[in-house]
Amino acid sequence: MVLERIKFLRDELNKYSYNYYVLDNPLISDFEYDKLYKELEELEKQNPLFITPDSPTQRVGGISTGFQEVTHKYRLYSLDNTYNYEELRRWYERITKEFGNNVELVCELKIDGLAIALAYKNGSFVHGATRGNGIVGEEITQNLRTIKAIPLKLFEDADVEVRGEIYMPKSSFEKLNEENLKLGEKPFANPRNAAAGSLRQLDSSITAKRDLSMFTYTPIIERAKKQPKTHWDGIQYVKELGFKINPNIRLVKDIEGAVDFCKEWETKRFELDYATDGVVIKVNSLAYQNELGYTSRAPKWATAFKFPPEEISTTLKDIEIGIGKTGAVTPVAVLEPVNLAGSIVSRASLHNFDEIRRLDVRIGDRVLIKKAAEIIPKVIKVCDSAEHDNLPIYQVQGNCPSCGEPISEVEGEVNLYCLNPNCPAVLRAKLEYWVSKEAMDIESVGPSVIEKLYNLGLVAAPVDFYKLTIDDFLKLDLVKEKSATNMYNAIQASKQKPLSKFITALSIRNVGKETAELLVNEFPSLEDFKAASIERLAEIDGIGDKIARNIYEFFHNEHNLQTLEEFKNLGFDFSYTPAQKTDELAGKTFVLTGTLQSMTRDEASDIIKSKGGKTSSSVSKKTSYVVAGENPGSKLDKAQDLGVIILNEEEFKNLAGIE
Ligand code: 0OW
Repeated sequence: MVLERIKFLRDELNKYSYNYYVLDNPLISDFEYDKLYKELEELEKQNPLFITPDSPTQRVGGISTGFQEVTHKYRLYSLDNTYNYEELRRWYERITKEFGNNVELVCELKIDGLAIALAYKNGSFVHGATRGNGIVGEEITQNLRTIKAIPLKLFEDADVEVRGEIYMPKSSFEKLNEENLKLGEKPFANPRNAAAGSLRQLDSSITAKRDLSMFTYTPIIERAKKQPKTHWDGIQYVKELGFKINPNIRLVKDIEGAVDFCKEWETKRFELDYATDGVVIKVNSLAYQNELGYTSRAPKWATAFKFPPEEISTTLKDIEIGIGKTGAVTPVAVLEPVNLAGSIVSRASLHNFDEIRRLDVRIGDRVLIKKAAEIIPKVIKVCDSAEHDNLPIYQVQGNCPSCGEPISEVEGEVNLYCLNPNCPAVLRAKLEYWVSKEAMDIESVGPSVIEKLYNLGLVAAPVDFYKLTIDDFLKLDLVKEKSATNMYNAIQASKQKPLSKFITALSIRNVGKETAELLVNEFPSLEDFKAASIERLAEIDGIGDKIARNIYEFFHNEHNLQTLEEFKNLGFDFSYTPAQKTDELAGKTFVLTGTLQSMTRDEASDIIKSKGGKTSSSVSKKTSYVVAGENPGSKLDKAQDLGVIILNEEEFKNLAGIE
């Protein structure tokens, strides 16, 4: 009977999928699975009335037009961080003061992905949303349904809400970036960004291909056969219901057990195929959790222990010269490859030649490198060694490695420069910068496409992008009609970008995104830029004499003026759209502390000011928010003492309404 066969196939396939994606325990080969899947698809096509929402064929849906905002039924709290075992023990003391010793704790690896909330009614998945600011998130049910670790139907008829972390396995992240590079797409910086980008796809069939997974870590049991009394039991119960739980979770009897867990995973984590940035430690008793309650943003019954940023030593094999878009010559350390914080590193930043002199780093030295944020690691110091003194002191070569012209000093600049306007390395850097997010943000034209266009002589300077036809793109290997059209359209569409993006993209020395935005506020059109005197430019708050001169010289250089004419003839209208100053943060005072991952403190304060907020350097009762990045200072303690709301970077970005 067809209905029987469909039901049998559906249950079998769901069982195999559950074992493969939730229990990491494949029962049959992909080939056999696909055979059964195709049979079910065929039978469902012939008998559409027999299709049920929990059928594996119903995971991939259509294309959404956008994401609805949704208010969470229960708030998704953030976590306070601790950065060393002393702080961790202090956290525990505050708890044992109230409940006596031997308060049981649950230790969980802190998955570095993105938090989401899932709602189930009568055992069926009904909707899911991103965490957002913890109160309001974006409804992304359709995309979440494509994730096989998320059960569409529980093994029991229950009403539950769960929270968990969506993540992309490191192995899938590396594969995805390889594909992106081949297609000329920009690579993702880390698995978390890749997961976020994959979840925010409007076309759920793209999400389905991104190999996302999920670990559940907060069970909220609304109506079920059991009502657990501890976090541990709650986790075991939702595991029975069909959710994927991180296998490295551990119940310990006191803080020493938690410290041992942290020490063990500080090094073991690199063997895992998913990114973790710490350990989450939770009081196990739900009664104690309710007693302890919450601060303005996080539970008092949980804390995160953050693994220290990684440092490791390796051998400096060579010092290469990188040439930037303004001709700046920057030394790059070429290292003996080494595993740093889970990724293989073979290059590190040496910043400039002053830094080389300050560190007295010599080729052949053993050096200590550290990965502070996601950017490339930096050389911290030379390790003491006997052979250091026998190594030759590093001498910067006098000529540009790309065009052979002499490298020169520029007064007022710490860098050395190749001043040859036709230096191939400088031209290439300008082209790559032109399409970057900070500048004209032309996503579909990536470094490898630029390399091919440049090598075919199709582009030498950014203005040439706008002379390209679709046929030009088809001359590149691997580029098909569709992506050729995408690239062509993206470039043509960029003519409408705001003037500030255009000014940024010109690669004027010391004129990046922030400076360009300052300038266009004063000079709303390109003509104003050309007419501005050095004095007038230097008057602008934040523009010193040096930058004023760079800008003036740029707009009085014959070659540049011709190029600007070409841009105009190619359809750039240079009309300035004022940066929409908003007052979302009006009346709020922020104090920033610690290192932010996705922006500098200056950028953060510019954003706060552009939205009507104010920043201050000290915490007081009047402070509205303290934004705490990595390794925050004493301002964080002051904020906790004064009860000032503390935001982590993600919460700050949500509050400020930025990506
Ligand atoms: N990222 C995680 C994780 C975890 C919640 C419960 C109440 C406050 C935090 O692995 N294992 N457990 C929790 O427990 N939260 C986690 O991540 C959250 C998401 C947003 C802030 C934290 O990173």
